[in-house]
Amino acid sequence: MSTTTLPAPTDPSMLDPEERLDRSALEALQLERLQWTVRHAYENVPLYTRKLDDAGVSPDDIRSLDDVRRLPFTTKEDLRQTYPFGMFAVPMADVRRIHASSGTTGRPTVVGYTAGDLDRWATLMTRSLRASGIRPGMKVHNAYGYGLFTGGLGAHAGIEKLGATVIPMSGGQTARQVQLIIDFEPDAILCTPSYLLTIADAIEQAGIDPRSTSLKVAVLGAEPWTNEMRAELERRLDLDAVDIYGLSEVMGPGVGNECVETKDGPHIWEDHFLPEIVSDDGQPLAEGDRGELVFTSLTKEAFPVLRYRTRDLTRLLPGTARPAMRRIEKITGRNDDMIILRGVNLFPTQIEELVLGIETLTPHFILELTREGRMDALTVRIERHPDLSRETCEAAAEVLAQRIKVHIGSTVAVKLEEPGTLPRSEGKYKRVYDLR
Ligand code: DLL
Repeated sequence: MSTTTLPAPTDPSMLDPEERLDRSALEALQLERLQWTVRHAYENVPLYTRKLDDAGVSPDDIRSLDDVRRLPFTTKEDLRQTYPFGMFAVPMADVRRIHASSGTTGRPTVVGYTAGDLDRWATLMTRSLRASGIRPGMKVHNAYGYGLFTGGLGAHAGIEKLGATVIPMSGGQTARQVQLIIDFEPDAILCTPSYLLTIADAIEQAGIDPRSTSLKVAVLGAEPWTNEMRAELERRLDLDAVDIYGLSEVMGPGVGNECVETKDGPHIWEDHFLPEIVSDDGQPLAEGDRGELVFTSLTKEAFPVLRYRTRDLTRLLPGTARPAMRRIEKITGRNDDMIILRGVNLFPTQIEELVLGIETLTPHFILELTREGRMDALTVRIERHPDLSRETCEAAAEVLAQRIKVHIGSTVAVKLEEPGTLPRSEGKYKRVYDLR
């Protein structure tokens, strides 16, 4: 935990009116917006006309929030099939901006925003930054990538709308990032958690104590990260690290955000997004059960989505700092990140958790999957601690292998690497290398 005193909760007078609704008023608003969204999608997106007709559901059938379950799912494959603009629900002339995510294979996924969509996005980013503890008049160093990625420009608009000062740094050029953090004295930084680790190392290498900078808050997201990583970053940089969640298909950054005073998982901004949790085969799960997060947008004009399957694994929890809005448990993995090693399922974040629990290890590691004969093998390649002896580092590596065996149930090899030799993050970190 940070050594600074616990941050004060946001003054209620600063909240958006929707953040102060009670649950029943919020649900009434959601239903009205759900009915609008389903009709809008049905009437303007041929894919949804077909999907709803095939499912035998009409917009008039949506009479309660539970009726969302009657709607068909939307998947990334639907976006690929309609590439590039087939799921836009407004004429192109009304689309003010396009974003796209590269994706690992084939066509990128493309999303669009009307002027109204951009305004609501900025409002939700403002809300997210406020929940993180950022206030008007602060300076915010924005190191999310600018361009087709939603991180940079999405956060940018929210910083300006909040009345804070944006430093539009984008990702990469780490030495320059360090220089500007020292010279411009920002109060807050926005980037991926893995990139903040790279920046912390670079500050140290410049001969500066990372705890001595002006930074008080870090708003971190765009990739899975653990509470152990939060503790590590807060300790090394003496700041509050807060979780921001989002995805381009549903909007971009700011679909949900943690409140700095509780740090107990992102509150979903439910006045704009209806969340559900489903099993692998799409069955609704009970409140509190772990499964795949699914979203229906409630206010999007250019790119409405009905029951979009995020592939992110989490569960829904009751609201705390914003009582009416439910939270998600910190996302520890995606369906597609899961490694199946000789029948045991494991997520890279489980290894991150164990690595960070051993003080004599560094947080710099990658996972390599290989095949030995007919067996799959996993090697954790981890940089040894630069200030500790070989023997100490080798003992630490052995402890890690044992803990992975005990806690996850997998036998893995742990290989020590020289300091500074593994790839460093400049954005979303590539942790797993499949060499099979
Ligand atoms: O990563 C949007 C974003 C930008 C979020 C900046 C937060 C900050 P995509 O490139 O479409 O959009 O990737 C979305 O990233 O489905 C999750 O798997 C992952 N992700 C995003 N935020 C978090 C988070 C942006 N806080 C995908 N924790 C999502 C864990 C996250 N995973």
